[in-house]
Amino acid sequence: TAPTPTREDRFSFGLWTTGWEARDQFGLATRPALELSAHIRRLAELGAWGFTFHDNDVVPFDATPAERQKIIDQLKSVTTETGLEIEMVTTDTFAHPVFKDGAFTSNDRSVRRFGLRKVLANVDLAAELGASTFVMWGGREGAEYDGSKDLFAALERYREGLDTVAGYIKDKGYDLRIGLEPKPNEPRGNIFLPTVGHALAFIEQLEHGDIVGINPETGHEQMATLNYTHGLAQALWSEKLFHIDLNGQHGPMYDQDLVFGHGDLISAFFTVDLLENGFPSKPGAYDGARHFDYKPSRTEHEKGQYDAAAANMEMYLMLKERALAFRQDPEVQEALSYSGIDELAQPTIAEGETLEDLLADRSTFEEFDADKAGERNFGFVRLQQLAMQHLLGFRA
Ligand code: GLO
Ligand code: NI
Ligand code: NI
Ligand code: NI
Repeated sequence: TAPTPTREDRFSFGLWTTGWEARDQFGLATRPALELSAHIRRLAELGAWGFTFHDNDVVPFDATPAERQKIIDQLKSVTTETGLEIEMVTTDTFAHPVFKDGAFTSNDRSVRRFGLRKVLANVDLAAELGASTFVMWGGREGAEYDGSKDLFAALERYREGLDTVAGYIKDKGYDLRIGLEPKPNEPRGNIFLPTVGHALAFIEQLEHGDIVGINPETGHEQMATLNYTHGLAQALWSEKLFHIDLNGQHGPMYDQDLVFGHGDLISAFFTVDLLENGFPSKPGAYDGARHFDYKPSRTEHEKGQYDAAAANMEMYLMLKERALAFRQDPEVQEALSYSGIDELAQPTIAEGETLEDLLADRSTFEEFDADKAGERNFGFVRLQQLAMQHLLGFRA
């Protein structure tokens, strides 16, 4: 039988995901909006630990301050009642027509100032609700036509906007960190900060980059034909993996937002292996929320919406079981060492060894038998096949 989630698993869901009404480019909504309190109660019953939302997932864009307060009070009361965590809050700077050319990078300065104010107001809300991460996905920060943007100035304005928000968080003394979410395209033809690597490099240029990290999404990296697990690894190595968006995707095509593991399953296996087991040389690397950003397919009605939520957690837990068994299997451990996985953790220059020592060591070069070393069988295929046997349940 498949494992069931508990709060210790730290699963969380974006309300815009489970609650998606399935309105798309070509069609109308196929299901009604979920009522806020019932929606959150149901996630709690299914075994979630937390939830996340955009300001406008709960408060309409044009709500009056009184209407806004009423909804926030309702949100707080159902959160207390269920004991769920609001671990992350994010801002909708993409839906309203005002943001059609971006928020922080719109050519229109009045839109940039409005976008900044909308984000700052939401930072206050995030802090008030006890969130630890503030995700920023710049979905409309980009262009369709290269001549329509001063690309240099756009990056300057993006930096200015982010430093303003991060500086505000520090000034207020909020216990919040920003997670930038890279995506290559959709809805813009090209989005700024298209991949994990671009975002990590961008953060280096910020004044307040110490509280800015990233929130990589499975499908977004795969849309860019990149390896999500490698992206997570580099973010962890850079100490910038502040949050994650897990989902499923079949390679480079539109953003599918499938259930986690319903896309590239082998990749999902190694993602869970990394999140749960860490690196062989650095175990237990990620301790943040296991957050899902997927969409229940348009064919599903309310029952299917929640089936999809449950499926994400079940997929994760099934893969976790397999990944733990994989690492514990003595035959796998033997195969790992045959493949030299542990050798890579050894510094190439020995401790205390100087560059002169290396240059004087004839065994490293003059007497090194490159042809013989070139004959090594690394055994990576056998190792991968053992992983597949675990993944498919043939090594119970
Ligand atoms: C869209 C993004 C989006 C963000 C969300 C959080 O493709 O994944 O859902 O994750 O706006 O900022
Ligand atoms: Ni996405
Ligand atoms: Ni996506
Ligand atoms: Ni996302």
